[in-house]
Amino acid sequence: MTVHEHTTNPAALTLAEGFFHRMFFQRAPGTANAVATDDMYMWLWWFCLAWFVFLMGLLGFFVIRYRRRPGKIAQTSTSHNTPLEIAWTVIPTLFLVYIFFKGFWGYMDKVVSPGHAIEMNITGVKWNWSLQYPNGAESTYTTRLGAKEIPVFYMPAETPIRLRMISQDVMHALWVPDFRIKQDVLPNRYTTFWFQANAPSGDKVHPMNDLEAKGSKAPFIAELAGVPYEDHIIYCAEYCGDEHSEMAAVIRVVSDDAFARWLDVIANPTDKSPVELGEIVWKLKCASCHSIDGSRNTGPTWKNIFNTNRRFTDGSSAVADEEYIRNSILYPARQVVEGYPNNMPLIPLRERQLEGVIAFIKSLSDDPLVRASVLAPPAEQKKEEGQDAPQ
Ligand code: HEC
Ligand SMILES: [Cu+2]
Repeated sequence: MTVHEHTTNPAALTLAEGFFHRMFFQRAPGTANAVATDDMYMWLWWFCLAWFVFLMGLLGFFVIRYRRRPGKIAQTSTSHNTPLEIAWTVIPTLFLVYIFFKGFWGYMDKVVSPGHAIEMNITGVKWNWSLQYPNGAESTYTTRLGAKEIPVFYMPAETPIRLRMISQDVMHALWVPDFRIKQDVLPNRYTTFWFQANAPSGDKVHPMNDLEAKGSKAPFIAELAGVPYEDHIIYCAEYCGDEHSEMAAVIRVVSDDAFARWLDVIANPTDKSPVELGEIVWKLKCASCHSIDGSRNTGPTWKNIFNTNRRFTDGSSAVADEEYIRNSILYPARQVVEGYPNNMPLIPLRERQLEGVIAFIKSLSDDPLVRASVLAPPAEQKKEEGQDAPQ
């Protein structure tokens, strides 16, 4: 593999590289392996082009040179030319063998991770990706992509990372165009791939405060203020239902030590109330099926369901109290709401997240007393926190 000084900044690419990324609608490669893939691809492209030009030129030449002329009788052609036939069989075969090995080695580079790679778990579920870090924490930060709020997965640069992936329902495929990698994510088998992302170019920097964050793609996280980052989008590349095209996430590459600081932040998320946490869980894992504004979706809306009577497909009914909501999440098929299919996936939530969802659903109640039980006015909440805090 040729080693280039590559960056993900398109302006820093050579003219030829920039031209071809634009020509094939490619974003700049985000890993050394992606550069190798691009090089291989371009080599094949030139190789085919050269042969095409040569063969078509020869064809044109023969058509003219040996065209039928009035009054001339066509020569009989020789039936065999052994050296020529051996040449045009062996030479292309050697090229094909070369292409096979280039592709095979490139593939092995993509699948076989170095032993010291950090392993992270990715789960695909209709229609979201979630990531669990080595310390057990889950990403709770999001960014906007088009009209959708999608999860952000922070990853350290220049560190080999192995993604270990499984699906909780149907087949998905994790596709990171910037890494030139696409891998099926299956319900019954773990699949993996690995990558080592280039260091961020420095074009994009984490906002320094909340105000700056409003116009930025990165949320304000005090520990990451001023840290450069690079985003690589993850898509689902296996048609998996209604919102397949919106099943996206972002791999956000930051430096090693910024990543370590961030792991600490998500391992000890003390900055969120249960309602806020519930809202994040909703955004990341439930919003594709449950609205909070009263509109019908794949699943029932969460607006004003708390303490109301729910009717089920088996004719029974129950009041939606805390226990009911909890059981609806832990055992989705037990009571199926009338008018809806038994379509709710089993999405494992941690205890804090479960409590968060319950609090969030309460906060969507029309009953002011229910709301008040979870939503203290922000000013008071701050004051209480201030008093309780040991410092
Ligand atoms: C793929 C679509 C889908 C996703 C994603 C989904 N649900 Fe559901 N959910 C449904 C459907 C359909 C129903 C109604 C059928 C039933 O009760 O099982 C439902 C019902 C519910 C109910 C009972 C609601 C009622 O009106 O009584 C709760 C509570 C619930 N889901 C919570 C969640 C939570 C929490 C999440 C995210 C962690 C989630 N759901 C994600 C499809 C989904
Ligand atoms: Cu999918």
